[in-house]
Amino acid sequence: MQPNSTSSRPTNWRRRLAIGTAILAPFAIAACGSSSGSTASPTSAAKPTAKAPAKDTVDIKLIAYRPATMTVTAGTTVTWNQMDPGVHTITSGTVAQGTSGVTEQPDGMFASGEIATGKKYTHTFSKPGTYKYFCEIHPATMTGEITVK
Ligand SMILES: [Cu+2]
Repeated sequence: MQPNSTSSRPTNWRRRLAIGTAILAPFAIAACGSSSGSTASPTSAAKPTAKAPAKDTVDIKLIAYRPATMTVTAGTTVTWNQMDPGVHTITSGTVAQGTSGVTEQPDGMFASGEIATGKKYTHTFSKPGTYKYFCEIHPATMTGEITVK
């Protein structure tokens, strides 16, 4: 049974190779076409800054603000990206945790309301200070802080 299986192998292999080249060829041509078009873009100067993580964006992921603490300069508009299923809020203020449970203490400076999956919330911090915030749905675990300098 060995001779039979080995004798049929070369034809199969050759056929597969021919199909592979036929499929790859159009992609190679398409890749060349698109790259020649993008060489004219003037984004090369902006590349070093794009490499660093954005310092004005907070991701809401796995029931947490990431990063939970951030420092920005006055006048910065901070964007929160809600990436979790369900809803979260960005509500300024603090949360008191005592023996009786969790007490939300919003200070009224900003409140996003419920933010659905894939939605954003932005707030511009014009004055220096420390701005604490929390999620009204998960106040016991979701808190964050923006320091404005
Ligand atoms: Cu939440």
